[in-house]
Amino acid sequence: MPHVAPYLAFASAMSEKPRFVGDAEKVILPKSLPLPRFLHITQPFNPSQPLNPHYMADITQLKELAAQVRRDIVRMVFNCQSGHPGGSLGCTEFFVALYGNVLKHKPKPFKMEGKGQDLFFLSNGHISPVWYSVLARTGYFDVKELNTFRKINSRLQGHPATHEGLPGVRVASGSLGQGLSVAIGAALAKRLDGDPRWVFCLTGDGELQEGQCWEALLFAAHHKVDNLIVTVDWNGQQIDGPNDAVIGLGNLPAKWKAFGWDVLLLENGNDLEAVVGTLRRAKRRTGKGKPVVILMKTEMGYGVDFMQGTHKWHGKAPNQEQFESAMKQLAETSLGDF
Ligand SMILES: Cc1ncc(C[n+]2csc(CCOP(=O)(O)OP(=O)(O)O)c2C)c(N)n1
Ligand SMILES: [Mg+2]
Repeated sequence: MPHVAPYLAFASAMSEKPRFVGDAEKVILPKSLPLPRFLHITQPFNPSQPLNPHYMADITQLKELAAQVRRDIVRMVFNCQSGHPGGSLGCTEFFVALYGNVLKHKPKPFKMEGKGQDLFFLSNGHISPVWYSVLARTGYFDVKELNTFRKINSRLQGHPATHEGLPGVRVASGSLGQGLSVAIGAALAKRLDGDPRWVFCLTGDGELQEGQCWEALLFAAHHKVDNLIVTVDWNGQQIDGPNDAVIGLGNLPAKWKAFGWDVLLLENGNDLEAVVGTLRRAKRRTGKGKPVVILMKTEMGYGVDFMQGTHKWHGKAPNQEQFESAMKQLAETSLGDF
């Protein structure tokens, strides 16, 4: 009765304690990866210029970009006294690695269909500050526009939307649970078009409490959507508290595996080199009949001591004193503030 096997695996995954078991264990990555060879290539990085699709910034430049993005996030949220700094700071390395090194993309002119390019969909749309900062600093629009974040008539709405026509945004997100389905659709469209590029998607861990996510997981595995790389921001936190206090996710690697996905575990999603290495490793694992997921452990609020490791800065703006304290911790960079 082979059809019963997935259910048995799922049932056993649900009953297991949250530890890493089964095949997921085999793909656990070392805490720090050796520096990939391509990262030693040193090229000038000019964030105001559109990236050459084959361009790869070196790790020093990516680190500087990450430092500037953190400053941008805190300043954007402080400026309008609203927004989501916690998840944004925690996912900074992911966005910098993706847009600065992994994606083949063409910021200008931005083409909605992105034929011949890699596509990215942000499912946990509330962490828009990090995405907007990275989009601006990799050439999608002027960094000065970050000043308009969450202002009336701005293209930089609190949750990304296509209505305002912001380059880089291909679908509205923020109503949690939908982005995975959109990314799967885009990946299938690429397959139908004979386009060999990849589709990437980021989702929150709390977001996985949405039932639609699990329907999407089943669908992607069933249809062998193997040009898709999903990353989960596994920060263990959500709007009201730790995941475990709201609805525990249990053994996440075993669950994804039971749903038919190839599972990679990234132990430190705030280690830039590890994020780059894992995304590249994930690309090498595509095309084998399974969708790929990176379960990426991050620390919410990473980089600002009083925001770090707690849900309390999920969606809260710093006051003047907190802003100054954060800015002292986030050193200025040669890229300059917006
Ligand atoms: C469908 C839906 N329900 C509820 C919300 C409200 N909401 C916004 S963020 C959030 C928590 C999401 O947790 P997680 O995905 O872990 O994001 P993190 O707090 O780690 O940034 C919730 C419940 C929403 N945006 N969409
Ligand atoms: Mg979370």
